[in-house]
Amino acid sequence: MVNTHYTKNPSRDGEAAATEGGEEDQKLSQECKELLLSLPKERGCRTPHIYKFQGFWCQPAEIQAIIYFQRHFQASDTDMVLATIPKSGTTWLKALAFVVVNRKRFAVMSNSHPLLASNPHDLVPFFEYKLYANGQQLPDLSNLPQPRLFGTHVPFSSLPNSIKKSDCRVVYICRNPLDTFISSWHYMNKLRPGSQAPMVLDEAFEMYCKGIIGFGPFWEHMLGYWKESLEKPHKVLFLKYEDMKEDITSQLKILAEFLGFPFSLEEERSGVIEKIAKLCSFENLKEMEVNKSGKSIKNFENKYLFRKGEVGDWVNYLSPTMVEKLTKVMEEKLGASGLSFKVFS
Ligand code: PAP
Repeated sequence: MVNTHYTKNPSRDGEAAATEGGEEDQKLSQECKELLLSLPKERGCRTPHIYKFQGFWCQPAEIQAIIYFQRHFQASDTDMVLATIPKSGTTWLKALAFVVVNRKRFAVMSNSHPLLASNPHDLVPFFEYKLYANGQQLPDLSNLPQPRLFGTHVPFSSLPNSIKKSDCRVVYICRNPLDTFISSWHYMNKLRPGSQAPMVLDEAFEMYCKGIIGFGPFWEHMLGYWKESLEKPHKVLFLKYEDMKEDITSQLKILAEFLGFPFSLEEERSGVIEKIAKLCSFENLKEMEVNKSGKSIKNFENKYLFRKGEVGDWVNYLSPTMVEKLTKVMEEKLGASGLSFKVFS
C-alpha cells in the first residue's frame, strides 16, 4: 500500500485526474482547501485522496460538510441521532426508527406509509450528506417533523457539543467487521467512476486492516460509541446488526423503549412489532420501487443500498489468512473493551 503523503502515485493520480481539482474540489471553500494541505492523506477510492481529519478518514467534501455541521447544528433535547460507520445497517436502522417513532401518525400497515414512497435516507436525513452537505447554506430545520430524526457517520468524539451535552438520544448500530468490510468493498466498486478499474479485494482489505476506510479506523469509531453507551446508557444505545438479524422483536422493543416510544401491551398483542419488522425487512425494502431507482443521497444510487443483507457473507470472499489477520486486528483493538461479535456461526 502506498502512503501518498504528498508524493505522487502516477498510475492512480493519472486515472483520477478527471476528479482531482475538478468539480468536486472547486466547491471547497478556501478554508477547507488550506486545511487539506495540513492533513495526512492516502489514496481514496472514489476521490483521489482521503484525509485524516480529527482522527478519522474522510473525503474533502465530507470534511467541509462536517465542519459546517459542527459549527452550526443546535440539538434539542427531543432530537434522535442514528449513528453508524458505513455499511453497518444505517438504512435498516433509519427505517425502523422512523416507523417506530411515527407509528401514531402513520399506521404501520397503511398503504400510504411514507416508507413506501421514500427511501429511509430521505426520511432520516444525514447531517453530512444532506443537511450540511454544501457547507455554505444553512438548512431550514424548522419544518422537520417532531421529534427530529437525524443520521450521521461522524465518530462520537467529533459530534457537535450540543449533541453531546443536550438530552438528545443517540442510537449506534455496528456490524461485525468482516461483513462490514465485504459490504463496503462491493459498494465502493459500485460507486467508483466508470473510468476507474474496480478496487482489488486484497488492496482494499489491507487498507481496512490499517483503519483506512471512510470514517475509520473502524475500531475507533465503534469504541467511541461503545464507551459512551457504557458510561451513559440513557444517552447512547448500542445495537448490533447480528442481534437484530437474530431476534428483531426483542431488539425493536429495546429501541422503542430507548427512544421513548415503548410498545404497549395492546400493541404487542396485536402484532405491531412483527409488522414493523416486516415492513422494514431487507426483502421488503429491496423490492420497493422507490428503492430500486433514484438517488436519495447525491451520487449514491438507492438500489446499491440493498445487496444481500446477510450475516456471514464474508465466508464467500475472505481467505483463511485474511480472516486470521482481521480477527487479530479485532482482538488487539477491541479485546480489552468487552465489545465482541458473533462472526462464526
Ligand atoms: P450506508 O452506510 O451506505 O447507509 P448501510 O445501510 O449501513 O449503508 O449498509 C448496507 C448494508 O445493509 C448492505 O449489506 P450487504 O452489502 O452485506 O448486503 C445491505 O444489504 C444491508 N441492508 C440494507 N437494508 C437492510 C435491511 N432492511 N435489513 C438488513 N440488512 C439491510
